[in-house]
Amino acid sequence: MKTALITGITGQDGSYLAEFLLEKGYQVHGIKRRASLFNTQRVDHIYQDPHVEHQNFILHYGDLTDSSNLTRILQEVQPDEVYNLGAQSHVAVSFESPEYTADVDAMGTLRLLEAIRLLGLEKKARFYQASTSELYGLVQETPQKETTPFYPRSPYAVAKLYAYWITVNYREAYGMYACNGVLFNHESPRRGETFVTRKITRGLANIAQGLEDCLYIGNMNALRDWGHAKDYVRMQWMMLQQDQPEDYVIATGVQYSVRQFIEWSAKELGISLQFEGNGVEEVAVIESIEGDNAPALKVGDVVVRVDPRYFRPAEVETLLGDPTKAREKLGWTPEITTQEMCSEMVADDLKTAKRHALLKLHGYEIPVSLEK
Ligand code: NDP
Ligand code: GDR
Repeated sequence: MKTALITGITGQDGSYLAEFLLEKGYQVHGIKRRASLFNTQRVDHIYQDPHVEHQNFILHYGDLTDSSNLTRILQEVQPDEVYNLGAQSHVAVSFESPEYTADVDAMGTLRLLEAIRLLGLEKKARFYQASTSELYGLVQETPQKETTPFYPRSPYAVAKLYAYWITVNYREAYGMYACNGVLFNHESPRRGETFVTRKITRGLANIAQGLEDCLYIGNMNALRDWGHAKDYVRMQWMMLQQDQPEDYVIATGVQYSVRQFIEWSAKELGISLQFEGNGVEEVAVIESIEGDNAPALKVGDVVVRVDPRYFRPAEVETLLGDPTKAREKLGWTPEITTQEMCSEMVADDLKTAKRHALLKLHGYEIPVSLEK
């Protein structure tokens, strides 16, 4: 039985990867942070009672800012594969907490690599680093591939640039099997609520059910190459099963605007939108409604408004990946299209919104934050 250690197991990718590895027969260990409330919602369905013998899903308290803790966990687990998915992963938040972001995303990667080396695990443990299309930032070439020069545009991307190169360096210096997956945006119903796709699908579903009034959004012109997280974690595993460690771009090769994603999401709810304005004072007005998913709305309602508070100090306007290397060398292609993913996300958020609307109707409190 192979053993894997995942940092960031409580996150979107960590939860899908854990499921994937368990299905492959791995023993999966994950690092979770201590929090004042439960933070394991995304992995609760695969949680195993620690009082039962022969567990193959085991969580350890830890943090990427704590070297001794990482060293102890690595020593205990003796993993065959380490997936470093843990990060302060929000680009906008990284402008507000740049030092913390560097500590976790850059130094955290170094701490993990160095712990592997100091424990003498560098020939045993294969290492995956969650690198990002944000490295391309102000793009130097379109589409972006493995050889495209980097130009990071946020404290998050600069921290991830360090993590990218320290991974390459440990591979070259110590012969470690270490690689970077340069992943373009990937989403799912488990996406954090403040990333744009989930903010849109959840926000519009809530509005349709009368739980919120309006979706406030930033740069609607931003273009992204959005895939499904399930497809992307498969590739993370594939990258560690090769003869030689290499870095790969993972993307769909198609890009859409934030505005387009809003339009699709609304359509899934039976709503046609008319966009009015110029991207800075833009609004979306309901043109027509079909079906019964939006009982709270009528034609002419404004359901989306641009709010400049969501503009970033330096924006990444466009990202489009070229996954040719992954396709040709590893036979990887994404199975879920962006539009199918959008449909899945809206359906999931609508189900929750309907449940909450029912609770509200009967005078019960809604058990979720409506933070925007
Ligand atoms: P999430 O934000 O959903 O998950 C991040 C995970 O990291 C969570 O489990 C979080 O814990 C954990 N974490 C945060 N800070 C620390 C810390 N100090 N110590 C240990 N763990 C910590 O991200 P995704 O699952 O979407 O992404 C996974 C990785 O891939 C990240 O590194 C991200 O930067 C990178 N990436 C993501 C892409 C995407 O489109 N999703 C694209 C390219 C790269 P908690 O649950 O307690 O907050
Ligand atoms: P990104 O994802 O910054 O690409 O990073 P996000 O969904 O936050 O933004 C995508 C684009 O949408 C624009 N946008 C908004 N974004 C948010 N969050 N909220 C809004 O209201 C809004 N309005 C418009 C943004 O300006 C941006 O252009 C994600 C993260 O998962 C990173 O960890 C990962 O490395 C990259 O994807 C690849």
